[in-house]
Amino acid sequence: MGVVNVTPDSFSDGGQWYGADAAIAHGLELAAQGADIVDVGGESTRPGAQRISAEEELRRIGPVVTALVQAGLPISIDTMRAPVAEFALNAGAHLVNDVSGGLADPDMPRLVAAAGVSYVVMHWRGHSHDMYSRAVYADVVGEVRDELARRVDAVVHAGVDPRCIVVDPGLGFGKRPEHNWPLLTHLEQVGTLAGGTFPVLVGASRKRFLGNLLAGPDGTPRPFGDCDGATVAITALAAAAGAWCARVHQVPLNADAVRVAAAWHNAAAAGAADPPLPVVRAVTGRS
Ligand code: PMM
Repeated sequence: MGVVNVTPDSFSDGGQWYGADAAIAHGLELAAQGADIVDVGGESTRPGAQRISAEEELRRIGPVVTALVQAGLPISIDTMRAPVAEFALNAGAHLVNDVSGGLADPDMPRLVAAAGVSYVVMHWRGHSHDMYSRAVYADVVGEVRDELARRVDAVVHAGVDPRCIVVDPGLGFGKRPEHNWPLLTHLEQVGTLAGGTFPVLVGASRKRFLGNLLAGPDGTPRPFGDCDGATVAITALAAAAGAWCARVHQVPLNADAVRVAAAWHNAAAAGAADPPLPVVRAVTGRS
């Protein structure tokens, strides 16, 4: 999944694709580079971000979603607002990526259910302006799984088909660096909830915990744009561990990493007694 942030202030690429023309060109480029899905978002969720109005969010994403759908790309809309998702779905978007897992806008699950599209339900404890105050866990994997399971139950109760649900541990959202690593090493558990087993999306690309990991000798975090190598490493490890999707800012090397992981997985499966289920690409229909 390639990211197009139509925002002036996202932490990893804020301002680069802010204008509609630049954002459309970037979406086309990501698809040409191998992205199976292009994720378009108009609201920054960086730590400390204040919310923008729904009108402003629509103004940002509207022409971009419309043009990329018309170009035939599988589009995901990254929004917490039902009216923004509704616009994108009417324009032909294929997937709703809701970082609040349906908590920010109670109308979202019903809208997604009626549209019958795929729904990314991310683990989230509240809006970005004070997300770190909620980053307190005794057992981060267990608590994220329990809270995700409750969200999955709620959206299924609202009518969403469980087969359309993708879950996401929400790396960096109300999580400090030390919380992200155990989630990454327990992706299979994150996707295995009381209500069933779900495909897992991983959004590690350029996040602050990678900059912290790669800090210089004086402790200065590595700038976001220089964390793409670490992102590729996570994509390879996550894909090899069975993740369904990696959400990334730079596609080419991450697409290579996914192909390496698929070959790795297939070679391992060829030697196993019970071959695993084929990777399902619910959005694109390709496998
Ligand atoms: N992270 C960001 C935005 N949207 N969506 C999902 N499903 N998972 C994520 O981890 C996620 C997301 C924030 O990153 P960005 O502002 O650099 O795009």
